[in-house]
Amino acid sequence: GRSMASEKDAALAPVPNDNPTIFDKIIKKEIPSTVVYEDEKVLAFRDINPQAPTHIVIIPKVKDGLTGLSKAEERHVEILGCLLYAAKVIAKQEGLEDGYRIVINDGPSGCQSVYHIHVHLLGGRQMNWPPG
Ligand code: D5M
Repeated sequence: GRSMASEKDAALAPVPNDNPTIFDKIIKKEIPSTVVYEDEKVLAFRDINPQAPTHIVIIPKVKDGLTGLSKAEERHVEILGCLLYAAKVIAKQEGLEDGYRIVINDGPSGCQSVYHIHVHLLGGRQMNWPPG
């Protein structure tokens, strides 16, 4: 479990780097997760600290240096598309027909805590704007 006081504390603690993350352990099934979608390139599982009734994290199985969106290169365009398309498929699977929120946190100011790019899919309640 997470020992930090908040997501923000977690996001501000690490120096961003390309080391293996907890998501590699989830991919290798070394730690449990509730997988809701999987294909050749993408894995999606329920967030351990859900911020909405539906909160799913969608990740590439191969990080390829893509610690966060700000590190994207042209070679990553295909996987970026796959992550977003998977979000749409999962939203439908989860029954979010009235809408949902997609979030990519980037870097300390974006409140990113895990340096393996991921898309958050949030739904099942009314979202607000501006976000926190
Ligand atoms: O989002 C990282 C997200 O990853 C955060 O919402 C918690 C989630 N997380 C962290 N560890 C786990 C495990 N073990 N299972 C499921 N979900 C997890 P960020 O955008 O980097 O703040």
